Order: sequence, then C-alpha cells, then structure tokens
Amino acid sequence: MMEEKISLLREEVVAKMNDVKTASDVENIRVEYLGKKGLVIEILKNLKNVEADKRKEVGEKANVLRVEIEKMIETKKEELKELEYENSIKNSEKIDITIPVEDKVGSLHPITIVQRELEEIFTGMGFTVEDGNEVETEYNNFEAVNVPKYHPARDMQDTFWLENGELLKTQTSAAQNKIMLKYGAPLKAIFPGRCFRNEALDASHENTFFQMEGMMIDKDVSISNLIYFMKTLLSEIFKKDVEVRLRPGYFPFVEPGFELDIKCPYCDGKGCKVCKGGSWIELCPCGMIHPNVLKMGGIDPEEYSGFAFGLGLSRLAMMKYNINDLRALNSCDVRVLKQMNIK
Ligand code: FA5
Repeated sequence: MMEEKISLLREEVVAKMNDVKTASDVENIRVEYLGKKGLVIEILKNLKNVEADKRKEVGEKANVLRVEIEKMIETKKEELKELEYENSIKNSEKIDITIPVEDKVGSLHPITIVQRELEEIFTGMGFTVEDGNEVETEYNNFEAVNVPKYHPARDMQDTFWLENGELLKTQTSAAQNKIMLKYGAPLKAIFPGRCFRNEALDASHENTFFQMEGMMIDKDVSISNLIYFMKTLLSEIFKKDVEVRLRPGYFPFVEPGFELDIKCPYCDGKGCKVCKGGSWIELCPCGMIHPNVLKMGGIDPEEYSGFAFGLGLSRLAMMKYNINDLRALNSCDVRVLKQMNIK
C-alpha cells in the first residue's frame, strides 16, 4: 500500500513539475511535499505506524523520493533562471553588430591641437614648455610684471578674486617672474595656459580663454629676433609664408611694446570677412621685456635683454578653423567639433 502511494506521489510531483511556470510554483510544490506537513515528510514521520516488516523498505523509498524531489526542485530553479535570462535578452534593446562604426568617434579640441602644434614648433627652436597656475597671487599676476596697485592697466583685466586675496590669472604673463627666478638668463620658454577675465562677452571675448606666452632672454636679444620668431611660428601655423607688421602698443611689462598683426592669410590682404576688409589681423601683443620686470626676476637688465609675447590661443584656433564665434570653443557641444571636421 505504502509503496504504491509513494510511486503515485512521484508521478504527481513529476506532472506538477512539468506545469511549473514560476519560482513560486516550485515553492508551492516544495511546501506540499517536503514542507513540515508535506506529504513525503508525513510518510517519514509516521513510519512507526507501518507494519514492522515493511518499515525499512517504506522508509528507504520515501527517503529516495524526498531526495528526488529536492533534485527536481533544484533543476527546475536553474531552468527558470536560464529562461528568465533568455527572455531579458529577447526583450531588451537589440544591438546590431553589423552596423558600421561611425568613422569619427572623437577628436582633440581645436585649442589643444593648436597648442600642441605651437609647442612642437617652439621646442624645435630650443624653447622649453612651462606650466603656469590658474589660481595666482596678485603679485605674480600684476606687481611682478610692472603693474603696481592702482595702475590704470589693471582696469583692463578685471578678474575673479578668491577670499584669500588670490585671483584667477588674467594673463599668462603671470608666470614670467617665477620662470625667470627658476631658470635665470639665458632662457627660452613658452607657457600656454587658461586665463580668466570679467568681460562683457561677445563673439571674440570669453570670460575663460587660452593664451600662450613666450619669452626669450639672452645677451643682445633685439626686436629683429622677436620678428623672426613670430614670423616663423605664424608661417608654420598657417602653412604658408605670412607677412607681419608691428604697431606700437602699450603694456606696462614691455618697452617698447607692440601689437603684432599678420597679413590676412585667407585673402592675402585683399580684404575678406575674416579680416573684416582690413587686410591685417591683430594677433599677438609683444615687446621687449621692461628692465623692471627683468630686475624683479633676478636678471640684470644691463647684461641681458629679452622679448615676450602673449598670443591669444583661443583666437588663433578660431582663425585656423574659421570659427566665427569664440564662445563655441567653450560650449562643450560635440556638434562644434563635427562641424569643424577635425580628424
Ligand atoms: C595681454 O594679456 C598681455 N599679457 C600680452 C603680452 C604678453 C604683451 C607679453 C606683451 C608681452 P591682451 O590683454 O591684449 O594682452 O591679451 C592678449 C591676447 O589674449 C589678445 O590679443 C587676445 O587674443 C587674447 N584675449 C584677451 N582677452 C580675451 C578674451 N576675453 N577672450 C578671448 N581672448 C582674449
């Protein structure tokens, strides 16, 4: 009798297992047969009521069934997990691995490209590339380049001040003094960097922009050296021989000071929308380093002279890539790069 009951239970469990759809169906089967009051467990608990000569055999069979059911439960659980995973793949977004990849997944920023190009040109001419800070002392940004407190030139470079009296540097010239003190004369260095000014913004003025400063200090350095280096640099950048001219310009840290213009490389001076019909483009303030600045940098102006320039890197990138609004360069909009078709 009992043996028959056990084999009926086995058939029942196998049939129920075949119909299982969810994990809770499996749990119901477990409770029904192997739970505290489960049908198989009840048989084992009540073995004492079985006739003595059959007790051992019934006990063994019930135990075998218990183990079988446990195995069926485990197997079913695994199957359900597998099924769930397959369904999740089927229902999730399909990835078509045969679609060709976009030919351009990213590029360097135009300013970075121009900066690296300039660094290569200058290191080829024996200059070192130096780093400047973005947060600077008032002394380095102004006093050390001959702009004492209350000098009217400070009005042109209003900036963002920190509570501790330091500021976001307005010009790469802020690193001149530290570099002079570090290397002494002779020295040839460029120092690119991010600058900040409290500006009224327009297509050619940003509150955050890049400059690249350069300095050459040695015995007998003259304005001809300055012109030679600037001409070489700009010709390499624009990949053609560019004509330059100097106009007087005022900066307290140079004497004499100039604004360096280039003949428009787009129309060769005939007049176009890049040079706004003026044939020349103002590109780079520069000049011979003021004796006071050399002195503050620990260099004897009687023995040494030097030139310095402060190239507007953002504006140069703007020109090289024909961008009509400087603000696009800080926009973090990838469409800007795509539009420029930078590889
Ligand atoms: C200076 O900053 C001087 N330190 C440059 C210098 C260095 C002169 C060494 C002599 C010797 P200026 O304020 O003109 O000069 O700025 C230099 C260049 O930075 C400008 O020609 C322009 O290209 C760029 N620039 C200045 N302000 C902005 C701005 N708000 N947005 C974008 N570019 C700017």
